[in-house]
Amino acid sequence: MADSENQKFCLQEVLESFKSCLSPEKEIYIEHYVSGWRGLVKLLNSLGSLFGFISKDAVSKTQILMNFLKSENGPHYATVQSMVKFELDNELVDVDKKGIYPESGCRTLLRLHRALRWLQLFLERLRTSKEDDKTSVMCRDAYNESLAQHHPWLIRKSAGVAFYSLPVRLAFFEVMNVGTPEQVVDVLGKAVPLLCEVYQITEELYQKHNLHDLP
Ligand code: 1PX
Repeated sequence: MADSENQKFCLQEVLESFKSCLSPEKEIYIEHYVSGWRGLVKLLNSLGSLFGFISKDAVSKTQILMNFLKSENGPHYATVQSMVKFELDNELVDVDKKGIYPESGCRTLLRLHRALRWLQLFLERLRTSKEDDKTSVMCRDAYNESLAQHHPWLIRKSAGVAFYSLPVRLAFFEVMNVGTPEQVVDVLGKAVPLLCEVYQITEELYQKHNLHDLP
C-alpha cells in the first residue's frame, strides 16, 4: 500500500481535493477526483480490517483511473467529460453490455460516482445528527438508499457487518481530524453541497450518454 494511504486522514484535505476537481466550466478533473477518494481511503484504513475489502476496491478503482491518466492517452483522461467523449468516440465502453471492457474509465468512474452518492447521504446524516445518534445506523441507511442497490447479497452482508464496528459519533468526529464537533459540523456544511455539485454534474453527463448501466 502506498505511503499516502497510511497517512492520517484529514477531512479538510479531502474537501480541498473535491474543490479543485471542478474547473470554471464545471468540468471534473479526474486527478483531483481520485485524490479526494484516496484521502477518504486513509480514513477507511484507520477503521480496522473489517473495512479492508472496501478500501481495496476503492484503491483498485482509483488506480485504474490513474493508470489511464498516466498512459499515452492521458490527455483524454484529464476530465470526466473528455474521458466520456474519448471512450465513446473510440468504442471503448460496453454500451451494449457485452462486458468486453470491464475496466473502462467510464464503468470504473461509475462505481465511484455511485459511492459518492452514499458519501453525500452519509455526511449529511452526520452533519444533522444528534449526540446519541449511531454512526453505524447513519452509514447503513445511507448505504441502503444508494450503493446497496448495486451490490450482491454477499457484499451487502459484509458491508453491514463492517458498519457495526464503526466508532461512535464523537469518536468518529475525532477520526475526521477537523477539531471540535462544531467545527466538524461546519466543515460538513461546506463538504456536502460541494460533493452534491460534483455528483450532479457526473449524473447528468452519464444520463445524457446513457451510461448508467455499464456492466
Ligand atoms: C468523513 C467520512 C468519510 C468516510 C470515508 C469512507 C470512504 C469510503 C470509500 C468507499 C468507496 C467504495 C467504492 C465502492 C465501489 C463499488 O461499488 N464497488 C463494487 C462494484 O465494483 P465492480 O467492479 O465489481 O462492479 C464492488 O463489488 C465493491 C466492493 C466493496 C464493497 C463496497 C461497500 C461500500 C460501502 C460503503 C462504504 C462504507 C465505508 C464506511 C466508512 C465510514
